[in-house]
Amino acid sequence: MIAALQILQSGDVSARKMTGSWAGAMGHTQFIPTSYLDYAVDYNGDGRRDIWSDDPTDALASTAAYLSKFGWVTGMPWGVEVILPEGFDYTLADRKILRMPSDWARLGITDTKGAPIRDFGSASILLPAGAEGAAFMIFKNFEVLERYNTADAYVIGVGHLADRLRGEGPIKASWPRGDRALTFDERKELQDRLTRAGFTTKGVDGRIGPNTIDAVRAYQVAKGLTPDGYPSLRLLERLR
Ligand SMILES: [Ca+2]
Repeated sequence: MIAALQILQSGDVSARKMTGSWAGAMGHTQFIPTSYLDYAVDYNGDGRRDIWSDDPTDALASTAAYLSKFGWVTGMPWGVEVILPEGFDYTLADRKILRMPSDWARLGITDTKGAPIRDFGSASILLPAGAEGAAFMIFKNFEVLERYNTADAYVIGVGHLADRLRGEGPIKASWPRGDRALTFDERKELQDRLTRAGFTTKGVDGRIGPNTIDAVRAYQVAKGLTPDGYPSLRLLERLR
């Protein structure tokens, strides 16, 4: 609230034009007032940091300033779709396991054309829909985009859209069609059932974080399932 009033006081925008969502996210890329004060820039040089205008120049430059501040590495992808080799050890698809692309290449991981991925920096393997869906090698810039929104689907959506604007092709792998995301209550039930089965999720909050993924994976290993750490509906049904 104070930050919003400071924006008005600075004269960058009039109260009438200062529109936003119910939670205060404003302009083309949904800055909250405190982010605006910290990162907004007047890139077109008209003396106002105008993220609301039909001209998106200031909004995009302000977003670039935000990403830069949080460590965006120029020239590094957010992620690259990859093909995993036959017999891949799915316990390696873990955000905590970081290796250089050349090390992943030694395990047989390639891009969708069969070529090794350049050493942009250390990377982990992400399976947003489990072993049945697309696989990505993700880099530090993935984490930077998570500063906006931590959902994998969000980061992949934004990153993929940027790739497509640059002329790259669609994601090659198909996604599991018969699958659906678990509801909040189902996620809590999954956590509760895993914990009672001896695979603690360290709390039952309906949020799928590292502890829940670790518990899913431990359960999958114990039951001889593909250990992709993915909390699918099928897994919940099995626990029932
Ligand atoms: Ca401006």
